[in-house]
Amino acid sequence: MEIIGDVTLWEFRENALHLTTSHAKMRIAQYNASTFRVQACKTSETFQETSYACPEMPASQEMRLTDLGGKLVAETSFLRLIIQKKPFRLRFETLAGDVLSEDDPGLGIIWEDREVTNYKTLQPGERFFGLGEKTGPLDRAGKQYRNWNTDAYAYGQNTDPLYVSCPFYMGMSHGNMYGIFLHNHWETVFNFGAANDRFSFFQAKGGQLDYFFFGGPKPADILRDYTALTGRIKLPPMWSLGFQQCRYSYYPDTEVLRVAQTFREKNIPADVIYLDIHYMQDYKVFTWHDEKFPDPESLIEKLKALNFKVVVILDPGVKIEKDYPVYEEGLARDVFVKYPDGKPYSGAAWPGWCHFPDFTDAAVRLWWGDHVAGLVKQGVNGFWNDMNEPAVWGHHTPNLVGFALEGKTGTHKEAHNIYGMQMSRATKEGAEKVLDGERTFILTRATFSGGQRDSAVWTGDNHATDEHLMLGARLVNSLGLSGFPFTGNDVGGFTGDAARGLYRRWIAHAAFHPLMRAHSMINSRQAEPWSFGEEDLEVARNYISLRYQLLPHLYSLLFEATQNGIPPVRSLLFYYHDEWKIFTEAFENQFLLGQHLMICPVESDAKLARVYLPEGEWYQFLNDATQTGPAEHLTEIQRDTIPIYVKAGAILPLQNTIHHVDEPNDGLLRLHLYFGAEGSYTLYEDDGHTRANESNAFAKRRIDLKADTVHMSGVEGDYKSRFTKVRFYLHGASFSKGNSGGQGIEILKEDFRFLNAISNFDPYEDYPDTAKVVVGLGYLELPLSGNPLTVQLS
Ligand code: MIG
Repeated sequence: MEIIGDVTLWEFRENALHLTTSHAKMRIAQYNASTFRVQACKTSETFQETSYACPEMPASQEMRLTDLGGKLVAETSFLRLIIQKKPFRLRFETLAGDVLSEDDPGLGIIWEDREVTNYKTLQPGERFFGLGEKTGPLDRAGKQYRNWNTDAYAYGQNTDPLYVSCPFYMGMSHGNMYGIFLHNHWETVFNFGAANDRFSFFQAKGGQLDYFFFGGPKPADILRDYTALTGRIKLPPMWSLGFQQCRYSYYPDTEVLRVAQTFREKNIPADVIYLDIHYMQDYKVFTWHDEKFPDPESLIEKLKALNFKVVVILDPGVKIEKDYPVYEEGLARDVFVKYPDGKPYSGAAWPGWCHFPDFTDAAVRLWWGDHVAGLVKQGVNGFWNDMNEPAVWGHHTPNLVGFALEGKTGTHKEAHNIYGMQMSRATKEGAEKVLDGERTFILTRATFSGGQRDSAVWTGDNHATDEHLMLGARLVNSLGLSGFPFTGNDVGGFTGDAARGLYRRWIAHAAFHPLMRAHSMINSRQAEPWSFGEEDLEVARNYISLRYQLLPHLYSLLFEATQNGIPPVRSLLFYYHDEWKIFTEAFENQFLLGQHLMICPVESDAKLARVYLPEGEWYQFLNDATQTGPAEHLTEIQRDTIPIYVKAGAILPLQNTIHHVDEPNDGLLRLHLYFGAEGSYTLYEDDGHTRANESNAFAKRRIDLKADTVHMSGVEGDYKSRFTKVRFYLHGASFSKGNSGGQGIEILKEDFRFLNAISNFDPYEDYPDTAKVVVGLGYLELPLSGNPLTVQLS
């Protein structure tokens, strides 16, 4: 064991502070006023520069450095880093002198063989968040987690690790937030004061101690800085935000068509249908089953005529079978990972014995991408990457298997956690090559920090239980806090049979998740929206319709994620980190879709729910009743509703229900304004399917809500908005209350399909008051051009 030791020399050169101890060297660099990078390695090593997580590392900057003898102080306009020399210890603090994070005085950085650990003093009451796809509570204090991408079939409430590794967390010390990204994709361990009362630590089983420190002060700032390094999502195709129906598996082709047709017949909006592993011949990747899917092009054509997009699954394992072209070609081109003696590694998965492409090799990614391109040419719209931990029947690839690692070479130990991410990268790049500027959609099970650039993530094989409904909400919240904006759970639960009440509840929640995909396991009960009876069908249709009404909002939020890394789904932590109740078990699942729309997850049999309303004024979404927070609030829930609140100051853009994203909306922008606080919003539109938005083909406008005015800026960008009229819905505005007719302000009654459907739907009439929901709501309709618009209300 080696403790890092005393600093004997230091100098500032090449925009970084270089320090040495008797056996280690350190490099500390500043990237902006709130980001530092700390690297430490043995004297004989060279510092790692870039990585898979950060392919384009920005340049570091000058540092304002003061030598105080025993310590060096680096200060930005906002953050102070104190570097103690003997022994080497770091302390990050606010300019006011509050500790954000500091090395444990006795331990600091320690090497044990190839393992390196940084111990940080546990601050009183310190809280920890994020770390990606991790089970457990919102506040992770007292827990330990491991990052090692794992096929966690039917995982439980506390299973760790799951499929995704993201060694990035946020902490809160003395009321201030900070972030730490351990820039290392080996197996890593994070301890947040588990089984000790002295330190938190982060540890890598190999590679270097290399971390970024983000000074905050808010989660949004930390995410902006983190995604400035690891990258941001590009806008996905609008169709991928529609409802997605999956099943393990729909086959043969006639069955796939029947499912798609049923959506249209039953008037349920939907955009995507999936083909799981049975579309392939003997599960061989890049093949079609010759009896079940004899003519894929014509199937895809027919689905296209129904306005369905097709997403197919791709598993990494290539079946070892003589004369199977993908296998033969793979061997000839040397694309498979090998043992040190040069023999390709064979592992078993669906197709039987397989070889595995080395996605850490650019040439192999190209080879894979060419096959993906072949599917695109057949009409496939998107790709679903599964089993890419990589999973070998629940086990792991032997550690000695070799990988290219972009020419650096290394073993499975080093490549494991980024394998899935590189598979989705190869898949995306291959598809994009032949898409001619059209967008594609990649969904992956395994990935790593930075994987948000390439794909959406679903949280794997969950269960059809209430526990998983709640856990799923936390996973999506945590992924959002960790830089993954496009995520969701298998709606209804993958394994087991969803009870009717559960399916109904789940679909209500998922309507507010960025990825809304229903999926279920082979041999489980069918789980399409119509599989649970009329009542559930009605609820499903309502929530899916509401989802389509909300698409302008969701899309604007995804645009925001492309700009600053902030996810559409936001844990309450984003805005209310100083309200301790948000960390309690009763309220930790709540989330915001954007800044103001709050969803409070509830279990399927709940008739009453206790929700937490943070500071401010909140409207109940369904009846506009207001409550002032901070407060706990007990609310009745009906069989078909979940508690949803909108905060004063909200501006929510909605459209009419469309049944798939190629159906034009009616041109009327429904802008719901929630009075009582000031607010602003950026409404973003583009064609939703090409990259023309990257060269100015978008329509962006800022909307500001004041006490009695609403102002829409002129349109920025060249895209012609699909909205030609705007209707302002005035929530809580005294000037509209009770005013029916006259001056263009009317009581809303017929318009909000969602509310109406709900109000006349439940035969049990548990709460017969539902129809009251619209009293006091008025609206005002005006034509909408690209010019600025100000409406003064009185
Ligand atoms: O061994 O492709 O998580 O969504 O339906 C199971 C079959 C492999 C696991 C995925 C699941 C998918 C299933 N796959």
